[in-house]
Amino acid sequence: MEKTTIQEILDYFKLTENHSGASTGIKWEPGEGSIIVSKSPINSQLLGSVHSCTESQYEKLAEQALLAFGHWRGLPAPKRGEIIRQIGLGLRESKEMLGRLVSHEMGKPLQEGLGEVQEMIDICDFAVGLSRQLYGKTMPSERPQHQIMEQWHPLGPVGIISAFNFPVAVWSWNAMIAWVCGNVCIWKPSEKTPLSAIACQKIIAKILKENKLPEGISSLIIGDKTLGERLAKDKRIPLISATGSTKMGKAVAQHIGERLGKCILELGGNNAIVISNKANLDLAIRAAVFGAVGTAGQRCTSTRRLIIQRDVVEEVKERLKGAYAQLKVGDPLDENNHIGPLIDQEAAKQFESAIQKIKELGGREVIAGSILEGEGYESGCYVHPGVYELDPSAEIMKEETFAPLLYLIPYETLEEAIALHNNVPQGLSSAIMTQDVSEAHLFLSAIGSDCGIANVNIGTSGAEIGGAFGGEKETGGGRESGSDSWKAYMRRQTNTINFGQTLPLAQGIKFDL
Ligand code: UN1
Repeated sequence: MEKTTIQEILDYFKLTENHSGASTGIKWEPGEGSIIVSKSPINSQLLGSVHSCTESQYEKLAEQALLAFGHWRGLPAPKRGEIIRQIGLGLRESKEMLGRLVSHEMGKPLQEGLGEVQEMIDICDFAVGLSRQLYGKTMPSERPQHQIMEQWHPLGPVGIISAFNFPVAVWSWNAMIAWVCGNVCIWKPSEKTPLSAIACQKIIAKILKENKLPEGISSLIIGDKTLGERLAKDKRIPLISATGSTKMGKAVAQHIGERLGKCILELGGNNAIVISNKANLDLAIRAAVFGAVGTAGQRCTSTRRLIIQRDVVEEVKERLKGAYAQLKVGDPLDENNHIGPLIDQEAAKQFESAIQKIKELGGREVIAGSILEGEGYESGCYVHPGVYELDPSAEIMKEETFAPLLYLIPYETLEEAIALHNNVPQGLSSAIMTQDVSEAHLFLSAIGSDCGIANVNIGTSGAEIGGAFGGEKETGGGRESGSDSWKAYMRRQTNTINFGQTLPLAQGIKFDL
């Protein structure tokens, strides 16, 4: 059971009552805005309260960020990498405390809270390496004594809007890469997890201070939707990276579109695993169960649909029943439990009404989903995950219910499975479970999965930071984290250099005076 108390964690991060929700990096603005409370979904305990960032504080912060950009972009990229290296060390030092805070505030199992901080450490390491690898290309010119090359330059202040389900890791994917690229960051975390964000800001502040860096490199603004809108509409912010629901992303994209800004969107998923009759079912069941119930089904990568070859449908159903019967729902800080609470009662109600709708649509219950009551479940946020068979044309199956709900869909041929798989508006993550190499490659091919992530013999969630992360269609098209995602945080400049003493024109055009 829990050894470190929540009070010890709050003390460690100096999370005092009515903490300021606006910071330029090291300093905190005076608490002036309305109060946002942080309540743990584990037991409804009040963890703390935060002043939201006011409009005038936002103005001040945005100006400070612009000033800081002038300094930060002038540092050599490997010097910026050195700061990120120190942040990685800071995170290593605070891993246990931050992981626990995330579990308390968001409700995810401690293992996942610690995993989230590990993901932050990993992206720091990646960003440090990247700081010496912001490569541009050179290309031959068609003109004599000319050289063409590309350079990558920073954009300016980058706005980061993050969601409650990954209160700290997704911010770090964006911030570490954005910083190494020479940008400064303004972070608006979810107002459901403000304390985890403040704790991160404090870890960063120490390093900024030790390195005598100016205010404005790492700004934090805590507030509601209006503050997010303010950021999205702000012409001084060339790039917004937003994670959250498709509804939120569409609103943000409109504001950014109006001012022709850039955006990276990582929105809803409706991820499926195709289970072939040639699958190793031991792997398939483990992947499906972790994908469906991990983080209580509140990952954008959570498995929401299983598309199962008819020959193995019955066996998969039976094995799922066996696996679900072993699941323990309860206090996420107790390592015996697999599933913690949903983020709030509202989420539990949405889960319940989705089940109601499934039943009205003639869905068949394989494992009953329900809101749990009784001892340990008093917060009203705990649910038992559900599994249902439903006709795939049902509208509800095309929507992302952010809870542990799994749909089973039978198929005959792999072509049919792929068609069913792709027939949803979202396109984040996908997987096929098969030992057949032809099936695996078909799924990964251009006529296979239409998602940004497509896996073989592993589930839909739990991606590593080294790959580019994001998806297509209503998932928004953005890519974050590894591979060459960094390019979205920079502007490309094409340089043509004439080292001769004549001025030949391209395309053979003659213009003699
Ligand atoms: C999210 O849910 O927004 O791949 C991110 C995963 C995690 C990240 C999920 N590494 O499941």
